[in-house]
Amino acid sequence: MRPDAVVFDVDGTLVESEQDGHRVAFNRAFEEAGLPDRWDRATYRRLLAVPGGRPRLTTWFVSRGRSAAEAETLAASLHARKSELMRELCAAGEVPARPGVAELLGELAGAGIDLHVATTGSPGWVLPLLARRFGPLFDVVVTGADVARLKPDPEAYLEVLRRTGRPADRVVAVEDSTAGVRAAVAAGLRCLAVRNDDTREDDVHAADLVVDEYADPRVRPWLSLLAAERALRPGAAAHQPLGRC
Ligand code: XBP
Ligand code: MG
Repeated sequence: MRPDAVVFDVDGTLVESEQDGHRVAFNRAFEEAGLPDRWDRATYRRLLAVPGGRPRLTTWFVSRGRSAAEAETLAASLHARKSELMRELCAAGEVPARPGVAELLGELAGAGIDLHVATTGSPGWVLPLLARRFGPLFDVVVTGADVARLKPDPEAYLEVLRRTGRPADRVVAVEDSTAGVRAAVAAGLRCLAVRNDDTREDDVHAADLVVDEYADPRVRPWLSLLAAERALRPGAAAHQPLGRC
């Protein structure tokens, strides 16, 4: 059946934020701190396997030979500055929405489907970026600061379900990565995976439908939007069930 709500991931799903947003912010933070570290695109793509900017920094510094304690301390201070730099990049319009997502969001909202967010990202840049790119479209927004365990743990999605009071079987998730799909599926949600250049090789087989762009002709039928449109017109056919493609 048509979902009551759709929960969107942020990085790589709603916005193209990683390579020209986060990666640039991390490198600027390294430079400001006088550190020699720099992440090129290939290195950063590999590091995306570690969810969370701060754990990503810690993992990096340990891999470069620093002690766990030193890596943690350095990661904490650098991540705070990186988040400020990412907020500035978002405010400067450097982080675009993914092609086609704004149109889909408008159709979902027009069909009376509630919209929410579940992200690992930090609220300092997530909230102003969502407001700038999408206005007040999202009702519940759960960020990395609202949970004790980041994706692939299901906590962020379970928190959206808790706050909305919706049962998992009436809610759909839209994700882009292995960690995100695993988190949504572990929370009991059906999941649409919209891969991108950084997650093309990700294991997202647990998703119900996997596409590479929002314009894929399978997306809307799967979300039963077309059925919803028909249902809104007199003499329309009954809803198509939400397919498990
Ligand atoms: C993706 C992440 C985030 C970002 C960096 O989150 O893993 O950590 O890469 O943002 P999602 P922070 O796809 O769930 O939105 O530095 O704020 O963590
Ligand atoms: Mg993501």
